[in-house]
Amino acid sequence: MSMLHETCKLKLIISVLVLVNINAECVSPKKYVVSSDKAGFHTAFITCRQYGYEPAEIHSLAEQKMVEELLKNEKLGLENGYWIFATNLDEKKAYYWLNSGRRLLYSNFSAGQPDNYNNMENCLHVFHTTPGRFAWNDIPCNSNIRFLCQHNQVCD
Ligand SMILES: [Ca+2]
Repeated sequence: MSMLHETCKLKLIISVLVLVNINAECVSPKKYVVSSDKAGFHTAFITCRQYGYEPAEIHSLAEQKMVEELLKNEKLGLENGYWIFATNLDEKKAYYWLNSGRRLLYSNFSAGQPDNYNNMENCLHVFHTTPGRFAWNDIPCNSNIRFLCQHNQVCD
């Protein structure tokens, strides 16, 4: 009986520790960073990890606004945009976020996009439209452009 009690207590302590641990590692609100170098989509994906970040995903209008806030004062890379890490490479139909595997429940495509121009476009970037605004578009995955990463252990 005492033994059982101790086991329950231990489980409770472990549960609390796990909760505390998750909270401690969360970065909230979510934070994005922009790369200084350029790369193709898949190299950029790995490079985010090498920087100690995750490849950036935009899951809501609020996150889109955060990205626009980050990029609005950027001078470099405006002409070519920045990778966000969604692709349709596996089934060539529906886009999904490569790191989390989530579908694009929120999106902010430019008018007429994604158009898979010349049947060669399977990766997404955000690009400058009007001052302070950025929309999404599909481009060839081997395009050499800057990219967005996000902090690890996002709380959402
Ligand atoms: Ca396109």
